[in-house]
Formats: sequence, structure tokens, C-alpha cells
Amino acid sequence: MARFPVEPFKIKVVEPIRQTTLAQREEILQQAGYNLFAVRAEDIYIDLLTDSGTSAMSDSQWAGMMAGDESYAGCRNFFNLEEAVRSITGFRYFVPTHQGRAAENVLFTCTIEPGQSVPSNMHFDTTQANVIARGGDPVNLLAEEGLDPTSHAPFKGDVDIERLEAFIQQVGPESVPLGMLTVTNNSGGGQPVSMANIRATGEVLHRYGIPFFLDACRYAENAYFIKLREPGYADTPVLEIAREMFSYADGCTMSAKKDALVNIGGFLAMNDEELYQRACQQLILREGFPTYGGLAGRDLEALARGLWEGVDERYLAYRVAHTRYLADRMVEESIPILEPPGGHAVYLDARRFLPHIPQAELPGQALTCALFLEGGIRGVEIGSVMFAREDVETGEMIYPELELVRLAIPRRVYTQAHLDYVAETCQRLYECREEIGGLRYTYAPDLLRHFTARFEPL
Ligand code: P71
Repeated sequence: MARFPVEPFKIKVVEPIRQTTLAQREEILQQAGYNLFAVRAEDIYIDLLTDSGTSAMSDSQWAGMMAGDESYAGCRNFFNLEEAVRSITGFRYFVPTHQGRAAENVLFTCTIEPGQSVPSNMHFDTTQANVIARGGDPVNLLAEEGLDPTSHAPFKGDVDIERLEAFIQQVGPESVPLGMLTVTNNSGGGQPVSMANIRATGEVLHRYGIPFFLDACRYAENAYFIKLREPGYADTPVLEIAREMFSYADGCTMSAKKDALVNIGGFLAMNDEELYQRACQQLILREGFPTYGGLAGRDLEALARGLWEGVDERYLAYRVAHTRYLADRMVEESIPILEPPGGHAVYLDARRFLPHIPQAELPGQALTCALFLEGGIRGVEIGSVMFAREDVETGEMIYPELELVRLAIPRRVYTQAHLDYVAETCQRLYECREEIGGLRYTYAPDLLRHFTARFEPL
């Protein structure tokens, strides 16, 4: 791999961004209740809130938008998408959805009864919330290494297979309507899951008659990490690796806003015909007819083309190296990050960055705010604000082990100079870290708190 990532594309359209002054940012942050979700995008200089739906589409995808067929039923773009989904995932049936959480809602509505559990390596926030919304219990069984931000293990997204089997035996297979794996593991640093672990997960779940679904939104980056790190895959094309990953599962939910390089879209795929029929009923009720699923024909076409671009190896080599470049610059400056970096983001380790702020005072959120103040950069807290839960029995808060600030890198959007700016801003912030103080809530909703909570400095 090249030391510096060279983009396998050139830029045709540009979008101006502007920096604000420190005084303006102080005012903006206060108005937003210290929650960057409430800040206008125009007031952000470098927006690393998410890699979801923020990709730059290719000329081919834009051309595909003009080939959108806006018929209610049976538009040609659906069939182009069907070909891509079938060819890449191998699943027999699929329905488009407007995004990933809609696929989760449809799947969980068809499968989960109140009181049942859904084990995973680690659920992401919307998945966790959609399981809870069905009365289910989302259970995270990440292998221990994944919880150590300093471990350089190659597959820190792996589920603990022994604990998975013990868990099924403990609650009984009838209480587990499905098992999942998030590839790559977004809440745990964007870490990949090994092929061996995906295969073993399928074996354990199937031994107990439990269906296995991948949360596949970053499946292509995961496949590329398998190629780079797992013995035996160095010469295997990424497309084949992806097909093998899917071959161990019975279906997947997909937010196409990530590795399929579109601004909106998703799908739910599966092999079980009866489940597909029930999914269609749910889809018609909530999303739309099964050949458009809440998307315009043009969106389906951009998605079909984006799926193919997402498994292009020259693109993936650039993508992973681009992210690694930012991580390497941080490590050079001794800034504490979760290592190794994931494919889609660099995660600052807020516990080590701000050791003087206890978790109850929300160090991740405090760091997110400080980064905006220092450089107009927007990251997202993946820590106590997103994941702390009240213990139902004692009423005490249970804080997550990882307290992170994710700097997600939109696909094909920012240059190396942008990343240098981010690294330099983090470096300045790290030098004056002791001046950063904690926060407290002034408003906190029950479900998916991080999107709309408000805070004030302590
Ligand atoms: C991400 C997102 C979107 C997001 C979520 C929370 C705050 C800010 C942005 C969405 C995911 C995901 C995984 C592993 C399912 C979804 C839902 N991620 N699984 O990372 O990462 O997909 O957004 O299309 O509904 O920024 P959806």
C-alpha cells in the first residue's frame, strides 16, 4: 500500500465551506445546547459527524439519477438493484428501504416478541433502539480485545463465540429470534470481524436453529480488512470475500448510506421466503411498494451503481489508507486514539484524552464541543451520551466501557489537506486539554438521547 493515499478519482464539482470565528462558534454552541446535532451544517468547517449519507457520488451515479424510472411498480432501476444485491450478497430475496433503520424496523417487527433477546458483537444505536422498541433485549457480546482501545489485534470486532453459545443456553434458543454481527463494528471503533468469526457465529446460531443476520452497512470495508489481515485472503478479490461473508448468514440489514456510496437508501435481504412475504407486508404498511421501498427510482439507480463502486479495490485501498493517514498523524502527536483505526473513522479515546473528567460529566461530549470550538470540526460522541443506560433495578447509571469521539470520514469528500487540518486542530486541543471541563444534561429524552439532548457546562 502507498504511504500516502492517492485518490483514484478527480474532482468535478466543488462545494464551498467556510470557517467561523471563535466568538461565533461560542455563540453557536451555546444556542445548540452543546449538542452538535443542533448546529447548522453551514456553520461547520470540516464535518466529520458521520460517514452516513455524506459520500460524494460518482459521475456514473449522477448519470444514473437521470435514468431514474419513476413508475410506482416495477421500475427498471429496481431490477438493476436486484441484480447488484443478489450478485454481491447471494441472498434470494430483498426489499429496498429508505435507510438502514427502516430495514431494522421491518426485520424486527417480523421476528422479535417482547422479552426476547438479540445477541450481537455490538449493536449500533439505531439497532439497539429498534430491538428495544419491539420489547426485545439487545445483548452485546464483543470479545474482550475489542474493549481495549490500545490493543492492536487485527479483528477487534469479533464476537466472543463462547459467550454467545453460553448466552443461548442460558436464556434458551426459543428466546433468541435472531443473532447479528455488525460489520465493521461501528460502536467499537469501526473494527472488522474476521471471516473465521463470521463463520463460527453462523455455526453456533444455526446449531440452535437461530437465524443469523449481518448488519452490513460497512461490509466492503470489513471485506477489505479481511483481505489485508486474515491469512489466506491476500489474493482473494474483495467481491469474493464479501460473498463468502454473506454466505454464512441468512440475511442482512443494510444502510446503503455507507459502503454503497449514496446519500439515502438501504435494504433488507434474506433467504427465507416466508420471512420475505411478511417483510413485504410490513414494507407496504410503512415504507412503500416492494419495488421502491420509500425511495425514488433515481435513488435506486444510484444505489445499484454505488454498490458496485463500493467493492472496487482501488477505491477501498484509498479509503482505508486515507483514514489510516489521519490516525497516523494523531499517533505521531501522541494523541490518544482507539487503535488500530477503523475503515470509516478515527476515534479519539476521550477517557485518556480527558482523564480529569469522570464519565458522569460526559468527557466524550465535552471533547466533541471542544473540537468544534477549537477548529469548527464536528465529530460525534460515541460514549455515555449515546449508550449509558439506567439499571432497571437499582436506578443507577451503567456507563459504557468505551468513551469515544468519532471523527467519521465521508467517502470521497475531503482531501489530505483537510485531514492535516483536523490533526493539527486535535494537537492544539491536546496541548490545552486540562482547560476542558465537563457537561451536564439540561434535557435528555428516553430513547436515542444523543440526537436531541441538550447540555450546559459545569
Ligand atoms: C453513523 C450512522 C448514522 C448515525 C447514527 C447516529 C448518529 C449519527 C449518525 C447508522 C447505522 C450503523 C450501523 C452499524 C445501522 C445504522 C442505521 N450509522 N447500523 O454511523 O452505523 O442506518 O442511519 O441508514 O438508518 O453515523 P441508517
